[in-house]
Amino acid sequence: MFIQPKLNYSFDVFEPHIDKETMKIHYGKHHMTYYKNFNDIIQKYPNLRKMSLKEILMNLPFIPVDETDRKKIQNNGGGSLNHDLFWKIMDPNNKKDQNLAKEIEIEFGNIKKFKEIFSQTALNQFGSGWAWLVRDKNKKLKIYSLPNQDSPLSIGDIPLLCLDVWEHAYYLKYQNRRADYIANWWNIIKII
Ligand code: MN3
Repeated sequence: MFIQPKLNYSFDVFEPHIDKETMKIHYGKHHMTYYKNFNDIIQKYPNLRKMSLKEILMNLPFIPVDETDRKKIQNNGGGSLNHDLFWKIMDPNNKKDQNLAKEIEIEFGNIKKFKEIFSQTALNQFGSGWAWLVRDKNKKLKIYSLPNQDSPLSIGDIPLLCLDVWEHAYYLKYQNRRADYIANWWNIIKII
């Protein structure tokens, strides 16, 4: 059984940038459902139940499952783990990660420039998906977006920061104004 981690903060903590109702539905319905569906599929594969969610996604192309289930694992396993990281990097109790901030400055010039590139990447993701800051196999920091719930782990990268740009993440408050949601989201990020 894979368990959705508890949030150690309340749904209204990001007001006014992310509203309470969105948080409640996002965590309590969307994220919860990815976990539920993932557990349902994994039932069929006792060997996978011994692996962590991270290991499963890292080995996505190789795990011995039928192809329709591989797709379901990609979508629902990704949907589970991606949100775990998302809630974690937004934790209001976070302190600035000096090492990561320093690395970002070296790679992208400065934090402001990094935020611009990351925001533009999030804005340009066509349809549902996520913007990612990752560390690749050569330890280099990279920014890109991936569609749906695809995880950078499945292409060999380590996810460090992520921004959910599915409409369920912002539509109640921002409707079609994804750019405003992205700009305001930075107000709640404390780790860089
Ligand atoms: Mn989401």
